[in-house]
Amino acid sequence: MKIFRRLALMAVASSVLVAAGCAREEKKADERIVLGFSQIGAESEWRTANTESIKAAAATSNIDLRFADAQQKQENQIKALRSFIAQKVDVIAFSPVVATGWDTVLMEARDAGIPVILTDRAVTSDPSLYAGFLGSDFVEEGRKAGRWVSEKFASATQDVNIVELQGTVGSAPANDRKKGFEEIIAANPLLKIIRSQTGDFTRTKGKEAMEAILKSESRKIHVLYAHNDDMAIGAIQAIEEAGLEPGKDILIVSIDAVKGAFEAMIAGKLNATIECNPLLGPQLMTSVTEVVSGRPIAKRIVVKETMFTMETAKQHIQTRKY
Ligand code: GZL
Repeated sequence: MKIFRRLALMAVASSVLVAAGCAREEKKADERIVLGFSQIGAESEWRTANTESIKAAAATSNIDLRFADAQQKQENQIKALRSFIAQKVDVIAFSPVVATGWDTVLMEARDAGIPVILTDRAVTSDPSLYAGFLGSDFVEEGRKAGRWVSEKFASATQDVNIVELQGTVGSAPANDRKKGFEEIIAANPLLKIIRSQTGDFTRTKGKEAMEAILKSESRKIHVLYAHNDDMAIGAIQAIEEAGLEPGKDILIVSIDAVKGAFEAMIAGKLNATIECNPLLGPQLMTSVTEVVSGRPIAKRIVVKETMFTMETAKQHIQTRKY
């Protein structure tokens, strides 16, 4: 009779473990944390700085970093997350290239008992599927760009034609930077977005998109709003090749505040850039260590940011870390 009871108890215990997602063994004090990180790609100066920050912080924190570059493809990120689950890493972190399509793989990580931390970009999945999200407030970044344009053209008496170069279609920064910008310019009916096209956050596609718009648009373009500096820098080349002066004939505001943007502002070709801080490595490693120790982390950690203009670029460029 006793053996039967013991078997029955073991069956109940194991079913509880499975239902709650396999419980993970406690890490020994001297064992290195293993972190699987899926990075979007290397599409922009911002991304390069973000990757460098994560790798440097993992080394400083003595965390065993398994790093995968997805070349801006969601299917590659999902493959990487599944590989980390198979490797039984302690924590998974990733910067989701687009906001949707993550539910299944996040549930697989949960069922494997592996906590997930989002960095940089958000997802539409249920927040119970990840431990926390560390990143910027993209809507506020869009609002800052909208306020800069609104102030510049506060005394306008005719239409102010705006061209918008959007980031990767379906990505949180593209969705939210558009939302924040439109929310602010809506207060002045003369501020009009006459063309809006994606440049996928890259210089090459930013230049191609601006070339096509300049060739096909008969109305005067007063402002270019680019969702990141790399597309703005590509568009600057297209504007110059069209015989126009970027920063004067067409005022340009973009987002990230990377080194290339400071160089363009000092050259008088870019008017303003909104900071989007890529140096998330140290905060991410702190969150990783907390999560592995079983301590909860804030569901949403917002990165503090400012903005810079052509007039202040020279005094700030020396202090910039990316
Ligand atoms: C923003 C980040 C964006 C940058 C782009 O946090 O996701 O992706 O603004 C980068 O430069 O490609």
